[in-house]
Amino acid sequence: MTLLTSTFKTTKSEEIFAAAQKLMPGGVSSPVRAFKSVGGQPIVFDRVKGAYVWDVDGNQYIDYVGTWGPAICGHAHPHVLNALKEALEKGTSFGAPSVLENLLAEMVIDAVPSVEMVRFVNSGTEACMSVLRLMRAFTGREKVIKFEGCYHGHADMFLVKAGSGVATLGLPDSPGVPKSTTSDTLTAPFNDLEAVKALFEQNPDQIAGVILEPVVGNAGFIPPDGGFLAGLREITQEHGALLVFDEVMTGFRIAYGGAQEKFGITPDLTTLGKVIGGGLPVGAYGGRRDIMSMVAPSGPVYQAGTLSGNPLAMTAGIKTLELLRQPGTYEQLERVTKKLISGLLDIAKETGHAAYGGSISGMFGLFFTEHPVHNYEDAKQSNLPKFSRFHRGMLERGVYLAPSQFEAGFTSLAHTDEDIQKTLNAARAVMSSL
Ligand code: KE4
Repeated sequence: MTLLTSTFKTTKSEEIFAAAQKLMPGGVSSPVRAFKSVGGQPIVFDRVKGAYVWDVDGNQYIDYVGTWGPAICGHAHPHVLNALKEALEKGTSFGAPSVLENLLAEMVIDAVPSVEMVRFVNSGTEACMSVLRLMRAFTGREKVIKFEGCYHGHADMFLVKAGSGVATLGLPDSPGVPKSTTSDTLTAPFNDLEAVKALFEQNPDQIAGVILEPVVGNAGFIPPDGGFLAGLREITQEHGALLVFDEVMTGFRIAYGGAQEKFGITPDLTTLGKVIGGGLPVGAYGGRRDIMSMVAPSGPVYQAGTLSGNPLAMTAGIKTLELLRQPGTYEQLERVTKKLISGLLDIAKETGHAAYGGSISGMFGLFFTEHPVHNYEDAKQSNLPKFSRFHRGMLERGVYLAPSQFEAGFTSLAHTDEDIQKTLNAARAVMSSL
């Protein structure tokens, strides 16, 4: 692969994106893709394979976004594509029970400690909004605690100090969200158990539960401080509230059983997405049987979806998890990603840039800052303009990083040591000129 630098041509991307902006708000189907927070022209993808992306001008990139998580086995893996080609012959959607749902459900239940029963939906947003309704129905309480900078999809009640695109675009609370909808959404700084205890004391017997990203990816990469997850488990149990891990990003990425397996803390409910769809639209929520049994039609809590449990999406998910449960998967992800992030931090130091970052398995993040980052406030203090210049410089050298400081980076089983070395070479060139 030739590094791009001066030959970096984006004519076709510019043409297509200019046309897109007349057709779709911001020219995109999801805000973060517009590169608003890093500036410059987003590139238009033509095709993806393994660890690589090619844009419509023929430029090749090493990809660390992986379509925001699903491409953990590498893009367009033959094991997944071949199964999809076969499944296609049987039709694209049933709207009726299929054994494929049983198979993926069994794999999820076997893998994720908290999940005894699961319901498939079509996105992480749908999973999170459904699990909130279930939390409230099961406890009979209406308030919920989320953490600043955490993102649980774009349902109204979560758009309070959210992360990801909301943080990227500086939307404190989106217009169009009625006060009545968010008045029951309480927030606390991530990693701050005292703030959570105070909220429970101020709202006795009113809080249905606590929902969080057990490893934050939507404020940049922020792992839990020691004792934080265990503390939340204790506080929620003490107050008869539910603990919900939003593992849409961390599920099957941090470990085969997600962050709850990695950290040994079992929530009451879990949301999933991304990886379990293998690149097709799938979300899921699951957990304790006594709670999940409340979901219609076995119980009164209504939730439905035309394309939920779609045979193509189930197939892609099954095949992806078959690849991930192979021995050595997470050791490989841990090794490659540790090599990347420690290389980036070393280069930052050598080239005089204060940086803070880390990784767990195939998820990583880097902030340009002198201080450690334990929560969203810390993340916001980092040098955002420098991140934008770094992002652009890496893009021009054939490395595709998430186009926002408030996102995490992702590696895959397809990323080789050579890809990591090329990435570090590009980083050295960029950081030397930042
Ligand atoms: P979706 O509705 O985008 O499938 O999932 C929402 C969601 C819920 N929970 C967590 C922890 C998530 O990370 C997400 C979605 N993540 C963003 C990226 N940080 C998706 C990318 C985008 O919004 O375009």
